Parts: sequence; structure tokens; C-alpha cells
Amino acid sequence: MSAPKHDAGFSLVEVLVAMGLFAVVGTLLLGFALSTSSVSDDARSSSDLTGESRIAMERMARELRQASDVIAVQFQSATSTTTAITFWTDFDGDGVRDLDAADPEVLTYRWEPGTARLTLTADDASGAAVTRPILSGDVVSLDLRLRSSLWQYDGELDGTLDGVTSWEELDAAGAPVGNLNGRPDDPELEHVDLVAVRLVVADGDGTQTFSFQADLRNRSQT
Ligand SMILES: [Ca+2]
Ligand SMILES: [Ca+2]
Ligand SMILES: [Ca+2]
Repeated sequence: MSAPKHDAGFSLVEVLVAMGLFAVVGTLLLGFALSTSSVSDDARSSSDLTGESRIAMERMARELRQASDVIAVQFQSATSTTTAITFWTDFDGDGVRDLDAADPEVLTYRWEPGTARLTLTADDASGAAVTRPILSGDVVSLDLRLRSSLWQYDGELDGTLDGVTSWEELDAAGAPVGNLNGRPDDPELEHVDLVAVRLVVADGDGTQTFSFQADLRNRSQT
């Protein structure tokens, strides 16, 4: 009679194989955990950027809606890469352009493609112009559209009626709403009552786009 076969436990080879498997599985799990955390880091910085851009756009929209005057607009041209808009918002409602108030009323938003920065220029309490970036991220483009509710000038540029009167059409119409110089200056800006803004910011390998349209309620055309 032979003795019943007992399970003699694990052989050395079995133990080594098991340890090897644990090592492989552990490495895979660790790699997965690390990649998950780097994905969530990316998501976090992306949502910071989204929040920051959204806040900046909401602020700009609010200021523009209350604006009493669009003072100057600069578009990219043969001689300049700058896109900028300067406007006056009478925050304290006294009808005066307060330049050296604690809450400055003349604001310039400016985008320079060379630096990829969107900046805000306003006077400080002593009246000195202060420029600071308002977004930490790179701005790929800032697109400004200036429109007027003077519908009768729609199509002035090339006869195309699209239901929207642009500053270009006011300019092409000549006096009293334009001055035929191909630039957005006083005669046209006086009749602009809607500003559409489109901002594109770099986000990792891609971009995010933010846009709004602001009715300049304080300057409806009569
Ligand atoms: Ca004021
Ligand atoms: Ca048009
Ligand atoms: Ca003009």
C-alpha cells in the first residue's frame, strides 16, 4: 500500500512564478494609477483655463453691455498685428469719463499675437495707465466684430444683404455714418451698438473657443 499523496505545499518554482505574476500585475496597476492621475491633472489645468477664460469673457461682456462709448478699435493690418478695443463704461453713472478714479472707466482690451497675451489696460488711482495680462494661458486669436442696428446701411459695401450692418458697411456708406477710409474710427464707432467677441485659447494640444455678443444698451440708435 502506498501512502496517500499529500500536497507538499508550493514548490520553489511555483513560488517564483507567482512572485513574477504579482510583479507584472503590480507594475500594470501602478502604471494605470499614474496615467489616471496625469489625466486628471490635465483635466484640472484644462478646467482652470476654462474657468479663467469664462470669467474674463463674462467680465468683458458685462463692461461692454454698460459701455457708453466705443472710443477706438484696432484690427490687424499691414503695419500692426495688434487687435484692441478701447471703451468707456460710466461705472459711477456721473456722465464723466473718470480716468483716475479708483474704479477706472476707460478700458482697453488688447491682444498681441507675438506674446499670445490678452491684456487689460486701465488707469490706476493716480491716473497712470496700468497694463496687465488677464489670462495666464496663451491666446491664439481675438476676433472683434462691430455691428450697428442701422439696418438701412446693410449691403453698402458690396450690395450683399445679410441682415447685419457691419462697421465696414457704415464706413462704405459715407457721411454721416462713415468716412470711407477703411478704418473703424469716429463716424462708424459712434453708430456701433453691438460688439461680438470670439476668443480662442490654447489648451494643451488643442484650443478652446469662447464667444459672446454684447448689446451696448446705453447707446441704442434713435
Ligand atoms: Ca463716471
Ligand atoms: Ca451686411
Ligand atoms: Ca472709417
